[in-house]
Amino acid sequence: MERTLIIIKPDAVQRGLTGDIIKRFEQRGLKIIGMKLLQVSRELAEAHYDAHHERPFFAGLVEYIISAPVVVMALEGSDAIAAARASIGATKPSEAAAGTIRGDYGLEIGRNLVHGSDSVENGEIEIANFFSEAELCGGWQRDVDGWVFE
Ligand code: IDP
Ligand code: MG
Repeated sequence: MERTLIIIKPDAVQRGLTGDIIKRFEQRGLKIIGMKLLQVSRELAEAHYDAHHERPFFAGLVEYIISAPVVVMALEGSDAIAAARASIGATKPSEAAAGTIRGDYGLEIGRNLVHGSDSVENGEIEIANFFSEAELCGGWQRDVDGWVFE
């Protein structure tokens, strides 16, 4: 089982898309093991996007992420990293496939609605950055698991 950090970004929360986005991951079979609404601090945003520190869009990206509340989720499932990123769609929404979150709701790269971790290792790191151990329900038994996981 892999874990991924999903961030429903400020634009998606402001646009009232939170429920739809949660629903898509839930219906895919990914299991929610942590979820909360928060306004991200500058320090946390800079840590989360540290890999992009040198990029010209970094300052704008941080301002965007801290500009209004986000909903963060820790999701668990087989191939959770790739499955979630496939559901999210390409980074540039104008190029994202229809049926993906970005392809259905977005146009611009700086307003691309949702984050998903890009590797198993980063998923673990990002979840630890956003959730304390006590905030995660890692071992909960979901009754449908046998119908989702072989
Ligand atoms: P990803 O979110 O699809 O993994 P990354 O390349 O990791 O994409 O970039 C992280 C985030 O930085 C993007 O989701 C987007 O919000 C922002 N971003 C990336 N490239 C640009 C850009 O050229 N202009 C503005 N924002 C960008
Ligand atoms: Mg990324």
